[in-house]
Amino acid sequence: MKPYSDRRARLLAMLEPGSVAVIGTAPEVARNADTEYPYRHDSSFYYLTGFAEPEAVLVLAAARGASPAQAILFCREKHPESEIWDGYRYGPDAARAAFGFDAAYPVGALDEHMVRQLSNASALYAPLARGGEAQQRRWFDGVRKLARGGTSAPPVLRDLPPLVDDMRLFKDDHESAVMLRAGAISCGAHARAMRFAGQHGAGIHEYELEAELLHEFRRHGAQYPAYTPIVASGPNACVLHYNANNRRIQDGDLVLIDAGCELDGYASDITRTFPVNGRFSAAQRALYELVLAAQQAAFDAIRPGRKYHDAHDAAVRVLAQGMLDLGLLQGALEDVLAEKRYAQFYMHGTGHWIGMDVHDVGLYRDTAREDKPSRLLQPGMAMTVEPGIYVRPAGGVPEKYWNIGIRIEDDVIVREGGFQLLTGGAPKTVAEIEALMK
Ligand SMILES: [Mn+2]
Repeated sequence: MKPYSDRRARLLAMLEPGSVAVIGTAPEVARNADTEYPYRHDSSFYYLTGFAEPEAVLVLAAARGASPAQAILFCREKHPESEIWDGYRYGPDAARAAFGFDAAYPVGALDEHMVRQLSNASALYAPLARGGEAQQRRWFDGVRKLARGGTSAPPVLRDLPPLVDDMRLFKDDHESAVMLRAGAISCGAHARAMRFAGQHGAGIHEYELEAELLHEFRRHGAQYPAYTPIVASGPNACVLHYNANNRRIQDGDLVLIDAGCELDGYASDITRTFPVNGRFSAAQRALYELVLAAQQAAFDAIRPGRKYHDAHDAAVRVLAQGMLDLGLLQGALEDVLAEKRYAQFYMHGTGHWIGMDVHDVGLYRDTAREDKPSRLLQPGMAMTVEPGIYVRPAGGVPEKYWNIGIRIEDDVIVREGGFQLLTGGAPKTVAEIEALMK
């Protein structure tokens, strides 16, 4: 399991000599009596282990004196009876061999092990915001009981996520390949939803389109949607996080679908907007072409060395000019930008990091510097590009644009000289969409 052991080695090299890092996976969560939500591992734990079972903890011990660095897994023991009901579990021995840990033990032995591991350690790294204080107190109390024998507890507690988050921000070849595949599956799902609408037309429900998406995700092996799909028709498209998906779609409506699958732990995140009857009206088309131009302007601002926020600023400038040209706003472009008046119709950012989490970890600004400047793009960073326009009915807004909501979203990985598009397979231009739906 090469990528995982490489990542552990890189993280170990960043830890203080003599320190210990601990990261557990996610808990199982009850949905109601005797049933649980589908299990999803913790992203950072999985990033470092490739191990997807619940009740597991990774301990990384940095080199100390003559002792080499060690990666140790704590996991569930084999349990023949439970395995009849719930399926195979590795157990420590098979997990150690399969995932390349230096050692593996039953998770029940964690406390006892940690007391020994933390004795005279220089620091403990753990995800500080995730609770776990009671557990850490047990370990520290255990070490203090040994104090008369000359042992001491680590004098320093450090937050682990900043180190792992910054590793996760840069996608390696293994991750890029999975994300490209996830993107391709999601593109197929969007095309499938468009085709279904083209065949059935107005009168279908939003959830029928959602069903097409889910069918396409699953039949290609994606484990689940990366987030709850948004299938928003007509005025629902102006509700940014709408996901009831239960409206009957009317003739003349646009349908905004924001949906992507999660494949082998990696998210995709795509939005397409199309007319349910297969033909854009003049007003819909005018706004659609504007959002498409804004996305192109954002793409043009993505390459190594550019600021992360340049893509957003470029998209906003195009959108604001378009709002003036179409009569949604009045005045001078520079005033609209300075006063952020475009926010009446465009109130969100133009993207986010994407990876194991759909809104992935990693800093957007250099927080170490006083003025917190936008981070510069570097090869391997993966992000979404998703401008939109949402016109709620309001005085002074031409009525022909009321209740039109449009977003166009794709996923990219920054590469030398530009970027790699991960989601090129979903129809996007007016001509492509209308041709597919015919
Ligand atoms: Mn997104």
